[in-house]
Amino acid sequence: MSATAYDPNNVFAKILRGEMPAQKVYETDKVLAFMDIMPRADGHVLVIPKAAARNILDIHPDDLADLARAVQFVAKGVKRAMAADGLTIQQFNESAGGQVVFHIHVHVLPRWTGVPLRP
Ligand code: DGP
Repeated sequence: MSATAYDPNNVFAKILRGEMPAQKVYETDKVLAFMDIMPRADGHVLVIPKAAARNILDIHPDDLADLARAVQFVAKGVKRAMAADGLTIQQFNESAGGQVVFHIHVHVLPRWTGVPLRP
């Protein structure tokens, strides 16, 4: 396996297969959104495609489009549910880019004026 191949044993793949629990907040045939286990803000949600992709470098453009649509939908719901003033959307690629789990995911972080993210 190359250093950048998709590893089907990553934790988000296990969540998708039902082998690990997750607090799900939104699901379609294409995507899943669930609460981050180490939230940097209350209401910190992760959005992932069901398609196997490591990160932005290998995801199929059609799957990326589905992911982007889901991120917008989830972001609106998180902002409303958390009575947030704004949102931070983050996505990390490869270890050097800050990626820890190698199934592409987008962080949706509700933000309130003057409140920093937790480390
Ligand atoms: P990163 O790859 O740097 O975007 O960070 C991975 C994120 O995934 C981090 O915010 C913590 C979260 N995370 C890691 N393992 C689990 C898990 O088993 N369940 C959930 N819900 N979140 C996880």
